[in-house]
Amino acid sequence: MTTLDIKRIDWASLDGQGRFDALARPSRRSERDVQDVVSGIFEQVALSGGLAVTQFAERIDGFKPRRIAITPEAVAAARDALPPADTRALRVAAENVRVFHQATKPEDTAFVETTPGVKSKLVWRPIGAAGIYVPGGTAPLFSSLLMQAIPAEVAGVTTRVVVTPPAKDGSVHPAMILAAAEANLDAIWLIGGAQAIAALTYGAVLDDGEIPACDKLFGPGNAYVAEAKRYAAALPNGPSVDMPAGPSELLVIADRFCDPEIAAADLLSQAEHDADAQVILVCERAATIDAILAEVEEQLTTLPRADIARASLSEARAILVSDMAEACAVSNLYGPEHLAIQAEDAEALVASIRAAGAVFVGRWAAETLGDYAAGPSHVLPTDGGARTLGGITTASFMTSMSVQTVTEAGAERLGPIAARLARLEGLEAHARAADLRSVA
Ligand code: HSO
Ligand code: ZN
Repeated sequence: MTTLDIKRIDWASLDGQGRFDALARPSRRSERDVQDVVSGIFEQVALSGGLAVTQFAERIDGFKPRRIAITPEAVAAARDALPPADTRALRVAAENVRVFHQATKPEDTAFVETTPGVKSKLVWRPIGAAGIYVPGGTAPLFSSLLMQAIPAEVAGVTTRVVVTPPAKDGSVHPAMILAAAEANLDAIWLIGGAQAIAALTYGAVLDDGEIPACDKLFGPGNAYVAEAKRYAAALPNGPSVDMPAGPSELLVIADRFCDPEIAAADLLSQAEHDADAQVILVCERAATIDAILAEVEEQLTTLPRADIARASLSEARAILVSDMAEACAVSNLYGPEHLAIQAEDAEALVASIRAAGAVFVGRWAAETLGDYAAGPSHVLPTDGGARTLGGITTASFMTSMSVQTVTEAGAERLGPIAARLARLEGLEAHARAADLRSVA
């Protein structure tokens, strides 16, 4: 067994550039190649639609796209394939996700009267078709189906198109079927990669039916999927996208009172996702860092995905700071997808946090609970996106519009103001449209 060599950083010893470098995300491999592959796929799909989608799916994954209908028979078969406790756990998770998203669904505002007779409000509407990507790869993330398809349902989206890569043998995990049933989906599509995103972008007629062109694309995925979403969003009239989503990230802020075993377990839970997963520990005491890293080492010996975790940990950092205020400042600079605060007064520190996709407060709040079942979506911005963007919520599947009503008296009062400003901008037609309503 090789010993871990996690990079240790003493924050106080670094200058501005050093601090910037210490928190830099590693550059991803072969971005140019990824771009070329993705643009090639999109060009072909734009030209020959479903035929190209099918060919890419066969070439890349070995199977043509398959529509899996979520029928009562399919659900019963999936249920039979799993221990009953798995089905129950999925149900609890789905229920919690639904309750949270229902409670946080944006509501239409009351009218605001800015000038007598001039009233406006914001109203919310579900978006049109939502294309939802659920990652497969080394683990089928059926939890990511719940975390997207349920908020979409709560938002009132009527067309939800879920795509997910087939397993190596072309099958789909029974839990994916059950998750789809919990989300009240009629079907899911077994297709992954950039070709799935191209199908959601242009729409595709396939052997099993039609994938409609979607208005907005959601979901995490590998480098090809991320690039495909970027490509799609840049197309004229292309769909919009939820957020940039790269490899998963966890930053743990720990103080001397933390439980090193728990801090280490959380770091490993993120590291096992993928060799590119980002793991950072920020701590006020060197001895605590030692204890946590020793625990990481120890726990790694019995982890089934130790190889993946080790690869991820080779890029991990343990940063020594002078106090918890500085720990929060470091975290804000990084803007992690997930932040765990394992400190004596974790709750009080939340006020100092400005940029994180999800914050897990204190000893009992494992990220794992949030990943699966606490309620909020685990689809969160990575790569520092959290500095300006939140994760998926019910509002991500909705759009707001202002509704403005004006009485005759309101027009009389506000018309001259608007007309004056219009003429100041040199826009005479605007001014006349206002004058017509206010000049008797
Ligand atoms: N931590 C991942 C979500 C996930 N974890 C799915 C387990 N399954 C990104 O937020
Ligand atoms: Zn996770």
